[in-house]
Amino acid sequence: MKEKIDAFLEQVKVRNAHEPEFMQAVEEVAETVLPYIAKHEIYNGKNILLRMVEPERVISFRVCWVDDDGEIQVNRGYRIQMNSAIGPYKGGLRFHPSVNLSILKFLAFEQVFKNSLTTLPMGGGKGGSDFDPKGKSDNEIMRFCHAFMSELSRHIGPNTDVPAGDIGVGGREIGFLFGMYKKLRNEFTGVLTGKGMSWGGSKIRPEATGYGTVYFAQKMLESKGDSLEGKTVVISGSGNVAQYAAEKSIHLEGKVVTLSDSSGYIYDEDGIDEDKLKFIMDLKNVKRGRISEYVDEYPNAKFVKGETPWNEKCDVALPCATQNELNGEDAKNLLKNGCICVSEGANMPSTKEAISEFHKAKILFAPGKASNAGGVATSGLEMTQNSLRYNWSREEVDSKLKDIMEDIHDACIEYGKEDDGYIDYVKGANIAGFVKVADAMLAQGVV
Ligand code: NDP
Ligand code: 2IT
Repeated sequence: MKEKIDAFLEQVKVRNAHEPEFMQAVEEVAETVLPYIAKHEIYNGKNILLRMVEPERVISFRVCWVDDDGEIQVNRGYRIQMNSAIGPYKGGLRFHPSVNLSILKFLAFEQVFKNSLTTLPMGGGKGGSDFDPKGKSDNEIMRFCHAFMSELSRHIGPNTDVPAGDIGVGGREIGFLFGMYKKLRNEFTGVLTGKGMSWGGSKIRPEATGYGTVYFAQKMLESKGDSLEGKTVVISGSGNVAQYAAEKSIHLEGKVVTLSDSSGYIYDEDGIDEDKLKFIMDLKNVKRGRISEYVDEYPNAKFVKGETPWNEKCDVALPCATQNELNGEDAKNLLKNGCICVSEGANMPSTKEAISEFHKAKILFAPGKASNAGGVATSGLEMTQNSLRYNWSREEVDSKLKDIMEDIHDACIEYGKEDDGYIDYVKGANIAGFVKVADAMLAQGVV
């Protein structure tokens, strides 16, 4: 089998040699899915995975806009339409200076499996720009979003491709993007998710990724007769996903001791409670400040510059910032300090070496495509509500979100249970996600 996997990866590498993040995501899937394909005749000889690693369409475009000083700026915009076998392309937009084809292709590839796991009819896509929102005025953000949508609008639609937020794209940006789409198409449709509550958004969508990540952690702990109550929780990031992962951890009586951004992390020995979290949400979402400012308000806490929080003692770790933020050494430190559960809120935050450490130690480890699927699942619920021209209550959406996270957990067990009873959630998520998409592709023929 190893030779088959190596040969497959060599073949993919020829076309994607300079895309390390994309290759990393493909490798993880190939290692778990190719052995499954080999054992199941219907998938044999169809080059299914080879078809799945090739995006159906890659769109790259120029985005010109004028900054507050009257200077003309040029950025690059993208949309990767990865797979539409089970529904319209669906996935977020990322605005960050690091954005390139490799990063967006890895995210789009992961999204195909994640969306399949949600049980909802959504294909996979991802997009974004190398635009850096940091330090930009609201007017600059608006002009950029409008310029970006003036091209993207040609390629998307409520039955074609439905973008949403990701790093650097939140409620403010979705508003500007929606406004321009509506003007250009003269249509009020559910073309984006993560919309405001008064113009077609779904309750719980802002909370969904973080909440879902914690619901998944809770499910994993429950499978061991345990729970989050009284557990020390270490979280990275301080954006949308991290904030609501912290909120739900607090609701479930965990003690959250860290949050971070790209400058470093804060450690609060007394625990970040609801009041302190409210301060952080205002600091990050309204004042658009830095996490280091937390210690000005709460001097008992410390700010550790330039470091990630994985050296702090915890029971549960929730990486919620970005890809490859937790490496093999970090994993060893977490294990040494007694961590028993890792639920990824970010996409691919753990490196291959880190995952291998977690598996060797046989702790509970959930890959982002399973544990952070609550965000896109609730986007799917937003699409449903838009089609129905109806809004569900907070309780209704939250209960559907919980059910979906539970179904994903069950699917991981179905396909990921090892002979000794250990659940390999990576294998489980990859195979469960694959089967649904592969069956649809087989039914639709070579297209
Ligand atoms: P936000 O932009 O709201 O927050 C991102 C956070 O991560 C910030 O604290 C940011 O710090 C930090 N961060 C970003 N890039 C880096 C980096 N290179 N190094 C260190 N820290 C970094 O994004 P989200 O919270 O929405 O997204 C976080 C993760 O969750 C991403 O991996 C995203 O793909 C994933 N995700 C998001 C979903 C959603 O619904 N929003 C759904 C599923 C997954 P700083 O401000 O310093 O940049
Ligand atoms: O990575 C992700 O799942 C997201 N950024 C959310 C995508 C969506 O369409 O809600």
